[in-house]
Amino acid sequence: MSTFRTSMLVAALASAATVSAHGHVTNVVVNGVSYQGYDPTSFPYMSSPPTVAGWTASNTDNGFVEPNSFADPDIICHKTATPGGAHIQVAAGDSISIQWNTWPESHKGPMIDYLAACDGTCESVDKTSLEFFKIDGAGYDAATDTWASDVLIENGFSWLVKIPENVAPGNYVLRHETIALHSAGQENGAQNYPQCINLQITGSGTAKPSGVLGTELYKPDDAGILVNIYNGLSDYEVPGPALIDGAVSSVAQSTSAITSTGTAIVPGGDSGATSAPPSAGEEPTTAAPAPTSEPEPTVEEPTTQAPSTMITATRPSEAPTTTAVPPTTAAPTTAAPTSAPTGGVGAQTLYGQCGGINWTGATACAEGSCKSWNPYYSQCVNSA
Ligand SMILES: [Cu+2]
Repeated sequence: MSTFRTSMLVAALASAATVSAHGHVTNVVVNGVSYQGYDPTSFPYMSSPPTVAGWTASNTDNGFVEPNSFADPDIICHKTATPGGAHIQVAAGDSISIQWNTWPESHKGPMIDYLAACDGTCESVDKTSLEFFKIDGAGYDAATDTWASDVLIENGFSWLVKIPENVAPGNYVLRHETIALHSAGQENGAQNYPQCINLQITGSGTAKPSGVLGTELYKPDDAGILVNIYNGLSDYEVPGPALIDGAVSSVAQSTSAITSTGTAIVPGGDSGATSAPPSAGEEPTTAAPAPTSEPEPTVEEPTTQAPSTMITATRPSEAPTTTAVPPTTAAPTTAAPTSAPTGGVGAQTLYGQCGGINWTGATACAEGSCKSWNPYYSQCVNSA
């Protein structure tokens, strides 16, 4: 039954490829300053992941929340999400750029953003108490046959969202989401990809819009959820509550230049803007298992003006490596990684981190080679 086995293998590979094509938010850019997001495909495997404003979640496969789970807390900020340990300061009226590593062209759908006020700090908030109000919601333009997700891709996988000027200052959770509709013509076929980020909004606004609980945002049979997008759609109704006063469905989209990197603020702790979380020279441990699905490489590093400061930051030249290993950019092409003489004091173990912005640990791999998944994370992987 080798034919059967072969088809099973092909199916498994195809499935894996599909999954790995999904994406997640890598970073948020506020007035040129880039803040790292939560990476569900790498942070779970790190011994001491960075403290970021992005919420922790267990979607290690970059997967989605299905309509049958709309009443489950998983819909709030993705699967088994817990609050990010820090927050990013933004001013009401600012437009912030939410940048993804990638997104598949086939996964067409709306881009939606909500805010929910935290009673106290968002880092310790009970997510089931959060009441979300919508600050943007872009769907489909029938005239040009363009989905908001197409615009995300066109802008280097980034989405610009404006924090309404009238919103009262305070701590908020930003809930950023796309809903892939390629299979939404059938029940439970839509795919929600929510991700949350803690913000501290400054300003003099006074509006405190009412919102709805995350578990009440959508119903599986909403017009914008159970919808066949292949039937000459003339109109698409973005699901969820109405936009608040003062918000627009979307601001004009553009990419945002990154001029520096920042570190999110930890409540009661250091708000140092440039310090790196891992201490220099720390020997990373690698007890964590390998990712079950291959992380998605950044297909095209947003040509979007990654400027010199950022490029400089990604160079491992200052890393305290003590071995004479070739730089990560010159990964050996020899086919036998196990025989590659990359071991040595300070070399990273298989699946350990070996580079990325703010990384001060080993940049050499004792096993495998160092592969860059995104500007913030390079990992020792088997090149086979
Ligand atoms: Cu998919």
